[in-house]
Amino acid sequence: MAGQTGVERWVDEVARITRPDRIHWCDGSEGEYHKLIEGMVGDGTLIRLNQKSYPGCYLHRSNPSDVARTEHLTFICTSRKEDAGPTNNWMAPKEARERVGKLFEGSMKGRTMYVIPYIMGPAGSPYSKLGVEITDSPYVVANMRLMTRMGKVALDRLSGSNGFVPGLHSLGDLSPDRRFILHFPEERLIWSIGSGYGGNALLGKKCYALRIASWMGREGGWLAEHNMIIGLEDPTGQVTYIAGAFPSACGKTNLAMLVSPLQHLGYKVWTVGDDIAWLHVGPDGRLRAINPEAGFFGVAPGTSSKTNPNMMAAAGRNTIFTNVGVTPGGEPWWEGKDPTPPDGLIDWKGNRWAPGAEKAAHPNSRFTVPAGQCPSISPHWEDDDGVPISAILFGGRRARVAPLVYQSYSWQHGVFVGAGMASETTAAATGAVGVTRRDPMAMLPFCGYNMADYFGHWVAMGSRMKHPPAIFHVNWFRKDADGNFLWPGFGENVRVLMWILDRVRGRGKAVETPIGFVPAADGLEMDGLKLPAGTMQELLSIDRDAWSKELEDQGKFFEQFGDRLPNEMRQEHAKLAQRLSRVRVPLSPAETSKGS
Ligand code: O2Y
Ligand code: MN
Repeated sequence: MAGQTGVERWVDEVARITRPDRIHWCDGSEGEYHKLIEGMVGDGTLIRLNQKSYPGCYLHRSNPSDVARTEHLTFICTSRKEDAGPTNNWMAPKEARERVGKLFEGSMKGRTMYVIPYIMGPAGSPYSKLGVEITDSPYVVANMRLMTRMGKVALDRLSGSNGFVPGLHSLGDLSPDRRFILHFPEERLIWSIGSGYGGNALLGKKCYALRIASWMGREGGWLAEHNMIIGLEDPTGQVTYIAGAFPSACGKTNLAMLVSPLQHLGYKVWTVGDDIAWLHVGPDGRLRAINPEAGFFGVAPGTSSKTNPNMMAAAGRNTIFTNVGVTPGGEPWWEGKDPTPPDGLIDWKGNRWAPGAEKAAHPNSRFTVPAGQCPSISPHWEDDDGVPISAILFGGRRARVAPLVYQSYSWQHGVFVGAGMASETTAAATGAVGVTRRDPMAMLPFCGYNMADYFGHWVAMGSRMKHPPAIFHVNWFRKDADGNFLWPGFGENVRVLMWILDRVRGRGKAVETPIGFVPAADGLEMDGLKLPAGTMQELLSIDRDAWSKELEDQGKFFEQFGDRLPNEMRQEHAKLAQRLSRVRVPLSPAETSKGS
């Protein structure tokens, strides 16, 4: 129709195929949100929680076959298979359109089709981007309102531009046999059908802000990363910003909301984001980060006032809980919230919970919380120009091989450290415990293109910056020979952040090792923390045999990329091998005299 905008044309086209009973354009207002919530309470999609102790909070129970992202049903649909790379599932765009297009035919019959215009990033930021999600799930609309800037604010910005990423989502029949999460990065298009859950359905999050945006970032000279962003305040009040990539179940959100036990020394952590960062080179030649999201989609089990008091405070109001248990008093409950399950608990499927039976909350149960409610939220979390990043952390769950922290020798070496990242699985993630999964930059499930090219893009980013951030690897999960964690973690991780801050400022006691700079035995601030004798040495030690095996595993992982693997990664791999071949075993900083 003449005079129609690009969005209107697309909405009409989608409506012709999916045949909804009604179309609702979301304005993002309070009134609209409350109407949606009331509708969902009315039809049982949401359960109202205790409004005295949890004002504005609701519980949603998803279909038990639809409780997590489904990586095996997630595809990158590029014209050439090699552009998706060996670590992604690939489907040819034509096949994807035919196979999955059919599933959308009439999929919204009897339902309302919601059109959600949204912004990823602060409304006024030059680094923010627009999206429009079409969905037939009011639960998705309510979550998108918490996770993005949606409605009028986005529509206003959209009217001046045709540049938006369309994302089509339908619950379909929720059958895993007809579930597909498709990304067409060349067209900047997302299709998702058959799931109403989290990363599969809230298309602004993993689908757009990571898979499609990583492709856009390579073309546009920026990075879309699976990163938390924090500011570390020092005793003078100066705040240094740090980004950090960690695979799921490695405490990324807890680190983003860390409560420092060293506030009496003047150190405090501010939260900018807990999951995704968009990183651009600013006019000052520094890497600047925005958090493209407006909320947290946090995992409930294990979250408590001990492990993450900031999240507990944030999730006490205006929150949508998904797949947690509920107490007879109408309060949400999950394993790890407090030590004793209350009597009369109802589990995540709506059944009476009995001790020894299944968990009360699903291991991937979640809360969706507005970020602004977090007590540690940084006053700069919505700055249009983002925050300047001085350090990048890569981290995984490694029982043996990685020391508590080490610093790379250069940007290129740091990219290799990120590319060689791996983490050991926990029961919550896969059911298999302690299996090492290689997960470069924590982006394995989220990189929208060939990871070899992604490593190349990271290397190239180094030369675009006048002041590239220093790169570190951290491991909070090292264990002793009896399988006990050596490091207390949580708030105590601020001690590691302080060493990182010192290093960024050209200070901080360190020793040169084959893998990078490791803190000297007395390098970390230990005020108020007593570790058993020898623990710090063990935490910082480097076992050459374990590293030789690591080197071999990394080499095998890199092999799958063939000639596409950047030479810089081969060079760094060879340099690490060489450095390892030169040292005695085992090596711990206490034995090393070379300082830096
Ligand atoms: O299972 C899902 O759909 C959620 S996964 C998720 C949610 C919030 C932040 N990160 C993740 C992740 O898997 O990295
Ligand atoms: Mn994540």
